Amino acid sequence: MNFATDFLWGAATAAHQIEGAWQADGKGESIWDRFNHTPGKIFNGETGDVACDHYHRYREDVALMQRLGLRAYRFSTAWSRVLPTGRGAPNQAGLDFYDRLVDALLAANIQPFLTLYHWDLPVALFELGGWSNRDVGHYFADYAALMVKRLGDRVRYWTTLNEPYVIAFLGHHLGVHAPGLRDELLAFQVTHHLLVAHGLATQAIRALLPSAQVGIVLDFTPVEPLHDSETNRLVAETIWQKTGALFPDPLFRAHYPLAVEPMLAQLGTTLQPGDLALIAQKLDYVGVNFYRRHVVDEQGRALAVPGSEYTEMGWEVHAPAFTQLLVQLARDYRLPPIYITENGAAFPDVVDADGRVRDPRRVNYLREHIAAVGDAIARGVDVRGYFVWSLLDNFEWAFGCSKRFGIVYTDYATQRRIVKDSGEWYARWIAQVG
Ligand code: IFM
Repeated sequence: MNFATDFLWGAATAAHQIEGAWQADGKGESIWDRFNHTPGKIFNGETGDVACDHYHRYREDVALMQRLGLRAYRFSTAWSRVLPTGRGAPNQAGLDFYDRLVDALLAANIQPFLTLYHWDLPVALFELGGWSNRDVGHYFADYAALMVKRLGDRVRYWTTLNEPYVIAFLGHHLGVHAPGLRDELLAFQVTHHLLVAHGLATQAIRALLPSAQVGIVLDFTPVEPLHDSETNRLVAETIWQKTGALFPDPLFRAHYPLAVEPMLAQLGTTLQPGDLALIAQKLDYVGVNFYRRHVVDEQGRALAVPGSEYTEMGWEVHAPAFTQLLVQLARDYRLPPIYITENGAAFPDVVDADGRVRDPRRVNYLREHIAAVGDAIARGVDVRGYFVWSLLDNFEWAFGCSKRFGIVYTDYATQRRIVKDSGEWYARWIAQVG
């Protein structure tokens, strides 16, 4: 077995995807609240207004985590719950909620792994220009400081941003995520401002809590050429530079990839002297989110691979790409320790007549991907933890509640939770290796 005894086995969620209570106790509006309420943006007109109602049911959910034997829980705090307009006077009720959640986790012997930004920017800050406004990075650092002052005595692991690539490009170039904009150059400006925000927040956290473990979570979809030709390899490499390398290059090498330089050159004064040193300051860990790979042809089109299995998201199941990614990242960058902060799969789960949710495909997915992490460790990669995405079926952004990633089934009509076979399998796995 390649996993250390203190390896952190956990599950992950995000505030907007599970909390609901979108207007409760003084919470402000986020860009996702607004996006959900804009007709035509979300599958079936669904919203995150209630989601898993975790805001009211967190005790039950922590009890569930304890029953599964989780060692750690990765969650995010909703900026607009604690700072309704993104800055200024905090909302005590919102802070109290996270205070109670952290206490409940610690009482259950579960390590809190906190993410400050999982996509839900306060609308009031969007009205100031959102991530196109460099000042938002300073407000983000103030928000980070507020949370550290409140929870830093109990929370050790602090993640600044979740999947900045998705924030920048799905939200500002493709327009399929909030705030729904379609401007490629803007997406590059947002990329840079997110990285600056990460740097400022890292400094703010460290200034208040030198013992904090500070990191960032990045998503990776490895890009493989379909054909063994020079052209196809070059196309795959260029796509990788514009996607997978876009964040780790500035973070761990203090420069952007060559392929994006023409875009950055059009950004005028967005890149300021000293920014790259701020961005590339030393981190305590990096979170890696992995779900699938892309196999691309000479035109850069991602193709279905004959014979491969696909999840309900249409994502290929291919665990060897996970090992390869981890080995490649460790080879290409001088990385701090890695946590696998998300990995999992959506399948069309149903509750059987006997009340059980049988999800053998997810059990296989998890088994193969955990083994892939073990293989990377055997090849020298320093991986310290693994979080299943997700603890619960939840609000899957533009897909609404139609995609189920949980190891626990959510019955949205009753808010009843049912541990799926995969949840039982994961509990047994942790008990056996942990
Ligand atoms: O649900 C998302 C999560 O919010 C971020 N990473 C990918 C997951 C599945 O799409």
